[in-house]
Amino acid sequence: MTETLRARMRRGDILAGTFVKTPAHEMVEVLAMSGLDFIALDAEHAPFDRGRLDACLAVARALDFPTLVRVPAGTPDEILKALDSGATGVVVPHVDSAEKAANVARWSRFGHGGRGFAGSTRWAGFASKPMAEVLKLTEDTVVIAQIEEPEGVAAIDAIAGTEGIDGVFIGPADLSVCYGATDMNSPDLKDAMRRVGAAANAKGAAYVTFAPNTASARELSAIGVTMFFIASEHAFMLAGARQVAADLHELPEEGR
Ligand code: 3PY
Ligand code: MG
Repeated sequence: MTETLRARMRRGDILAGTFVKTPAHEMVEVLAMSGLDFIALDAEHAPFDRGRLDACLAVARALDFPTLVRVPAGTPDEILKALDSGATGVVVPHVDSAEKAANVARWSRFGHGGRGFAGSTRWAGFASKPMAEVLKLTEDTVVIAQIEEPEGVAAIDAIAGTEGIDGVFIGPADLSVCYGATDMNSPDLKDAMRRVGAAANAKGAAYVTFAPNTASARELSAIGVTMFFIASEHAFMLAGARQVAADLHELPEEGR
């Protein structure tokens, strides 16, 4: 990979990725052939234990396929586990204040009070590089904050402007639930999307979100979203299997 995912995000390239929900390295191998710009292993809402996460990240790095981890929580230990195993970066759910954003940014990078240092990890090259070189590698680490509560929307200028936060990812499902909506079409959500987009643009952070399909992604690109997490491998598999079932069930029955 000549250009890093972080550089592409910060430049505002349109980036297509998906969530991976099955904790198996084969999923990474298959999706690496897809042309997607990145994937995100969903350790928040799918059963990735540390071993599975590590195996998926080993394969992703071997294939030079940008792979983020959505950590189960924005804590220093969860962020450290994902990055040390070789993740390209982290997606941190439920960032609802400037203080939380600053902590997440600090725990994802080295320095006093930040990410614990080890030169022996996969990410660092298994003790093959001098410390100064390893410290520099952190410049490529992607940190994305998910905005999933009204409090996060209210604090969006500070969150999007936090040094070390590369992208703000509006979580349409969690935010809708917070607003008391039962779908993802509420005026509150639309207003939040506008506010988060404006802040991302003003502060130079990538504007990121989830979309269930590419039609919806097209609409979202018109309001400034540049980085898309489209559905998941489960959704792709189900759509493909349903199409096969529907096509076959339409075949004429005569001649049997
Ligand atoms: C949400 O919509 O809550 C998300 O986390 C999207 O992945
Ligand atoms: Mg969410």
